[in-house]
Amino acid sequence: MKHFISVKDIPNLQYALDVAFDVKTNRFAYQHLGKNKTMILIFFNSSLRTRLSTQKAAMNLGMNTMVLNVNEDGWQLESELGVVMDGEKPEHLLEAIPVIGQYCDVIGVRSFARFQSKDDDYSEKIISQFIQYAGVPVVSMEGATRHPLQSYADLVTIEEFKTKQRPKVVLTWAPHPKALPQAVANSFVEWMRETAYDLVVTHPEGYELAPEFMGDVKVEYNQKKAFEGADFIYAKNWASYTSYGQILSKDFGWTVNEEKMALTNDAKFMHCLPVRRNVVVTDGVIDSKNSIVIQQAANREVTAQAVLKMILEEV
Ligand code: SN0
Repeated sequence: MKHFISVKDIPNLQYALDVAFDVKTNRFAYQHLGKNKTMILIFFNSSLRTRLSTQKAAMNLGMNTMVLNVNEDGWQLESELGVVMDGEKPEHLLEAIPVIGQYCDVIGVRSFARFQSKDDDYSEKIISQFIQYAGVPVVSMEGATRHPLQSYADLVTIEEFKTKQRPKVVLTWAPHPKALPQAVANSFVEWMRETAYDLVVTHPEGYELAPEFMGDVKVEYNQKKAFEGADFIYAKNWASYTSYGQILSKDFGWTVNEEKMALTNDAKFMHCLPVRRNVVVTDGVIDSKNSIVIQQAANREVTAQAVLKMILEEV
């Protein structure tokens, strides 16, 4: 594997699961792979889990790590091509990326959707430039349209907790005070479509995800109906794709609560975190025994390590 941007980059789903479960039990068995190799993690946006789990994963493999918070530590980086650079940003990605590539063997990059242009976001303008100019493997730590390290961990978590071959997995939109990217939802759907699970997406009208991610996945606009018989409830807010970047609803009627969870088949509750308590999900649900958000976050280290192992082994 050269780069890790989407589910398409892994050899196949079963192989990725096998690697993940192997590194989960043999965490320190592959330190020779990372000896004298360096990973740099570049953040254009905030992070807690991704930063710590990816660094830990790299260290488990014997790698060295460096972290750059672009907006705080480094020069502000220009990403527009052909621009007259007489404004605030002193350095262009066209120089910054190949320079960074000189100092490391793998680059992790986080660059959220900016919601200024649907075309810029959906063409992954920033990550594409990293792939084009870095000269070393690039790992998405959440791009504008996908969060593959999260979805890979979500998959491993569902595999660990499922009690039947074909669990009903429900991705539900939930309210939020801010306009959030579609990346986590897009990516979750993209990875789930590779499985045999029964996937249902529920959201208010106007929150339809991009057709290239949804394909023929079932949409149920009635949230309570979607919850019936579910084995996993995955909550996430996203801003509208069709009315790009807009908040069309803050309806607390979509908050995941105990009453709705009672409609499910004793479903596990999942969220990528960070989560707004009593907006996205009630305390009662996230603090219940059915909440697996911490186990889910724990698997971020596992799947980041699996990704780095596949890159270092060039499988
Ligand atoms: C990000 C998102 O894509 O939704 C990262 C999730 C892993 N979430 C946020 O930015 C939440 C920020 C907030 O104010 O709650």
